[in-house]
Amino acid sequence: MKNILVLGAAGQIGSELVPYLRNIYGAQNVVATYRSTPLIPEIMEGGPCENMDAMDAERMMSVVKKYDIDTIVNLVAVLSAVGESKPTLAWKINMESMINSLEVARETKAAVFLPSSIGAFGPNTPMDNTPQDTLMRPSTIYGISKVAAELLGDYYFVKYGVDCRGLRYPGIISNVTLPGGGTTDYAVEIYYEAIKNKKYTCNLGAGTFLDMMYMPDALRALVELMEADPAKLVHRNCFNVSAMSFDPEMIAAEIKKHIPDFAMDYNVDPVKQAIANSWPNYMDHSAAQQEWGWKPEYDLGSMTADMLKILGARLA
Ligand code: AKB
Repeated sequence: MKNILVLGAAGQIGSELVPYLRNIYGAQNVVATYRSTPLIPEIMEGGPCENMDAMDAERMMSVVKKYDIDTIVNLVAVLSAVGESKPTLAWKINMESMINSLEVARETKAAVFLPSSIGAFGPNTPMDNTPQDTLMRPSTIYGISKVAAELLGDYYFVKYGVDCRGLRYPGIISNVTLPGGGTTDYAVEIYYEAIKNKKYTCNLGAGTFLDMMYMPDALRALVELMEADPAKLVHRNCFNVSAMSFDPEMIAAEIKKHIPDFAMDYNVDPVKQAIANSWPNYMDHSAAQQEWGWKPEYDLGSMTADMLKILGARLA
């Protein structure tokens, strides 16, 4: 990667990915785009930024040409829980931003990063040690759009030679920008509430196991995949990647080690619970290990210590 365009840079991943990429590839070589949500000052002041709608293909093409972009990272998405309340909007935004990225890449010979998700799996998928290649019949509009994007990535690679690569991200835990509208959001909110109020009401029930990953691992995985030797990639779109699997009881117990009077109760959201029940408990990520050397650094203990340290200093 040399000149990178990050679409959706104001979101949870984008707001940390842009500074991370600028550090590696040079501030002027990473262009951040946003639409209605403003970018954080570090991004706005740290390199090129463009206000653009990822659903406007002509504008995307002009930005790609202006900066001589060779890699498009499309992070524009309506997440799983919000998608269920606005399915047609979720489909439109998720699919149009994706197809525009692929079409622009086809014409300009750019590579594309496609973020998929554990949401691409469904209730008929094996829940434990979920294989890389398995039954995928998701029951959310978000998941359907992710499966479509995975297939489109393969299609554009085979038919047009577009270098599309992707990851099936688990829930991502981070401390710069809050996620919005996902099923796994509780695992971020719990840390903020633990610091601010020493209590948290969880909207997923005890025993709901999901794959998770700390943001530094999620960013590194993206760069490692995009820089991987293409000859070694069998599963280009998309790799299972995970770092840990836990349920609400486990994360609460880990927080209690640092904040002994932290308390959690439950008020289960039926929509989110149904979504979580249809997703894997934990995925097999051996294809990512074998094909490009994936290895997570953070587990629940080290992530919790880091999250509480960072948020404790900021929110105190
Ligand atoms: C969501 O919960 O919708 C996302 C995801 C796992 O893709 N965080």
